[in-house]
Amino acid sequence: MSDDKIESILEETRRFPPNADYAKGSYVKSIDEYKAIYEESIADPPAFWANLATNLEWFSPWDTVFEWDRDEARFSWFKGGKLNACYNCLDRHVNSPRRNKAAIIWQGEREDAMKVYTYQQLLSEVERFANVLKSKGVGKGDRVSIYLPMIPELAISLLACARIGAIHSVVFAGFSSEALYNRIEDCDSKILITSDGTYRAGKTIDLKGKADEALEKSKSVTSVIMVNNTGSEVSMTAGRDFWWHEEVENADLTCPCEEMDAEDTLFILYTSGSTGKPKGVVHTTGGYLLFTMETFKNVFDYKEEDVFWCTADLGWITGHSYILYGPLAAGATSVMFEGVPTYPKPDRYWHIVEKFRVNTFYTAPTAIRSMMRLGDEWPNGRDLSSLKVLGSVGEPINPEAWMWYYNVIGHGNCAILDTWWQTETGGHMITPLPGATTLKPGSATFPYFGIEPKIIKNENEECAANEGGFLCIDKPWPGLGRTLWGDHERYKTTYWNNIKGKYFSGDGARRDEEGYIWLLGRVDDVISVAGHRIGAAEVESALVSHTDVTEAAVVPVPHDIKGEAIYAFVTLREGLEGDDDLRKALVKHVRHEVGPIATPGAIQFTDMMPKTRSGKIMRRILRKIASGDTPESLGDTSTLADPEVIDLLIANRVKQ
Ligand code: 7RM
Repeated sequence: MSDDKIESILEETRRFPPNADYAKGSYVKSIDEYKAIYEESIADPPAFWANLATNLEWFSPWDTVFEWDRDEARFSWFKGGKLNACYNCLDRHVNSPRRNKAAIIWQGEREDAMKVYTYQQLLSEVERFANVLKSKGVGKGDRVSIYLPMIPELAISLLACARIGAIHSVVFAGFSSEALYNRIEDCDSKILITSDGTYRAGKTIDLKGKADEALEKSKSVTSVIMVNNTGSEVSMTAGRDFWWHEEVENADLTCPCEEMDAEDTLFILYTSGSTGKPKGVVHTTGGYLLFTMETFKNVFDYKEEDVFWCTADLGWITGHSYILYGPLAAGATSVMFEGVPTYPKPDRYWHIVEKFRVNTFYTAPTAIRSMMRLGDEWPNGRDLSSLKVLGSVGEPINPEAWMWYYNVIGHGNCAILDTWWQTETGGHMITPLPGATTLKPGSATFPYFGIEPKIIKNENEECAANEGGFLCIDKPWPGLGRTLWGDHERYKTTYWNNIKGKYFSGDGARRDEEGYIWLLGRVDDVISVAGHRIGAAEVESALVSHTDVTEAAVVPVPHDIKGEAIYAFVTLREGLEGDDDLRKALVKHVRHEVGPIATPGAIQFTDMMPKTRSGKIMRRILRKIASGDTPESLGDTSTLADPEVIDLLIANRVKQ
């Protein structure tokens, strides 16, 4: 590993203190209170978490709070304690005044498709379906692959697995049959739950055909349970394929919960690393549930009557943690949306906010930037006054998009929570708290309770203020993934062997003189210009701060003298065309914002970026395109949202 530090070049001086009236009613009311709880939490993390773990219901208490074998990268939280995640998300609320509270408000892609599940109703559906799984031979520890669109059956499937101790592995419904096959094969799933099809922006998309292709090669799957969603014509394989609605019809409405150890696996979720086969991150029953419940309550400052909406797909960790497990464990009302942000009109999100009077809205910078691009008239045409808290996750949110979110969506009244975390971390790691943190646009601010970030350079040395380095976390916390399915060695080398004794996130970051943390992008995306190591995120942020630009991605290209030069891909505001004058203006703008060292050597305009299905720009592919590689050498592009974008980008490559 390179031991150079990353240079940081951006400066942001705006400050937004929490609204004083709002702060009075929040859980953590001031920065001093945050600091006091934080200090206590890191002085003795096991004591801190053990105290909070009493907010879950346990069938029997744990033997040891925390154990850690550093050399083997093995650790446990609440080992010996018995509980059930589904029980904590449903049954215990049904035994309380929340029984008839809305657990999930489901909005279909079609406006008239809408369902509300109270805690009691959801429990009945889950118990019934858990019995169907059992009838297909699924038991504790068996793997169940789930390939479904954002329909209620998706949430029901996850909770039903949790109820009987089966391990769910959700595969995002936008993935190809090949990606599905790999994910079924890796964890040896016995069952696949899928549907005939899915809706996307008014069109019907086939799922069963893709599932069948995957199953042709798979030997492990013995039964397929099919949701009749779009009503499309599908072929059913006798003896293997069953209709969900037929199966549940005859199933019993009660199904007892399996008693699980806190350390038993709750689910596997695959994350596609930049190279090699996808990594099956393993999350546990006790630690994960505790961490998502606590971060959900405190970070979003959730109050009993609030309506919470996270726009992610349940196929990603954000959906697992903050549509399902965190909110339901906390007894919240969670909105689940099947559609896309811009269909049938560009104000679909704001329409839903208005319709359900959403109080907390949690989305990704890619969605924020694309809606910024479509114009303010869309949000301005809707009543957004119910909003109290706005969250962001998935990528660095550049100050420009941050300010738009704050002013146009939040009307200056809502805290913006820039939450940094990963599939592996289970939940929020670095994030503001709405009643306590003075915000700086573009900074994820401070660590959550019990989390000790260290920014490291030169093997294992802590960076000074404003020095960029590798973002690491000092000790395991309850929500951290325990291993990679079937490959603990890879887990060790990826996360624990880079910086001895610390969890290595793979992201770059710096801490400013006031302790605020600024993310600098993946360390693989650092560009070395004439000996200066520059994080992609900052140059991109500078480009996007130009009024004509909505999205930017920068990558290194080899350069004879400087080692590497910066090649920028830029998406302009709707209706604008890029030309040489604009190129010059952008270069000038970047030189002014961050200095000559970050001057792009080439700028290519593009209407689309290659993105993962969760909206992250795939710089690995852009790097190859910028360097003039052939399409064949681009590696796996099957997880791209729009594979057609590749040919366009190659055709429009520019010379330096
Ligand atoms: C939750 C999620 C993880 C990677 C992570 C970062 C990037 C996520 C932020 C962010 C800057 C943020 N899980 N990332 N949140 N970068 N600021 N607030 O996204 O496993 O899919 O991705 O996403 O690079 O390592 S993930």
